[in-house]
Amino acid sequence: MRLDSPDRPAGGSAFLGSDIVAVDAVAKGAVVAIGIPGATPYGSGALLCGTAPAAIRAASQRHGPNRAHYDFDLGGPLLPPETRLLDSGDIAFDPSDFAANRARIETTYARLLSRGAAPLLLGGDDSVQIPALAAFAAHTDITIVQIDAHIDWRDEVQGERWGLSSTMRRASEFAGVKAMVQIGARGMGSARPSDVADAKAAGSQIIDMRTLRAKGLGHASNCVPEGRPVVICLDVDGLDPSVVPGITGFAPGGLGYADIVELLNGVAARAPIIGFNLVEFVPENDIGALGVRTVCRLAMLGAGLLARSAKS
Ligand SMILES: [Mn+2]
Repeated sequence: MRLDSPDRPAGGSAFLGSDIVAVDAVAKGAVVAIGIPGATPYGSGALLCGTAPAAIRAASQRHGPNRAHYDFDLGGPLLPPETRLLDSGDIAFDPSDFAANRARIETTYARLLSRGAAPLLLGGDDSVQIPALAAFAAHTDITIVQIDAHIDWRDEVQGERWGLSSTMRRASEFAGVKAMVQIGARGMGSARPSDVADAKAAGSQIIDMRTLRAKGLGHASNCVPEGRPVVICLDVDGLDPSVVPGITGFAPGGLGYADIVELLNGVAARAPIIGFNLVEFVPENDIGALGVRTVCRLAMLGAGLLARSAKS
């Protein structure tokens, strides 16, 4: 990771200069950043995105004093004045017990949701989302809006069913997941033709990049059912790699930052956003702190959208 000096944390490392609070002490309606470095890695067990939560928090420090400033991407202050923004730190990763990692994530999310919190997930690879989505789906019926270069519908990879290429297939198996809108697929990922067929047969609405360019961002947000709570699953490789180079699933032809702003505001106009997951950032692959600043900005956007939904 290369961070230039303005992005280095001056002191504390909580997201956006927030207060660090234990999960069981968060206030109702609070937006809560939570770092999840890993859950179910493939192969050797090494984490792809293990340093991402710290990198995002570090990049956010410079913006902490400006939380009340007008945010033109949101049409108001980044965080409305009454917003409680907290940071509950990281969920521990155990390289020898992936099932325990998943159980820890799911119970932590269940506790946050039962307290009326709006979690902002700082991942971690895509696998960390599976237990978080399980907790959301047990808490209330949800729509998943995934932005990703990949559809993540493999049933297993290397015998592992809970890894980063299986996130959306596992989520589709949770009874509380009532709809899925998948935006940004392009090029070749891990999906086989049968995976795409299975996703469509299960009712997933796949808006690949060609469709998105043909029909527009408004078409994509209009595919989100009105009213039902939404969890945003944002894999940063959904953006073009020239925008966020710090990734592993390289796929040219992706979304720009402004596309994400328009898309997410369109989703927020249709349904409350109750969870925001930001995954798959690899600080070690970043170029000159270009990507980390945009990923930090996406996390800030997520916080602002969660705060607005929690308030309404
Ligand atoms: Mn991806």
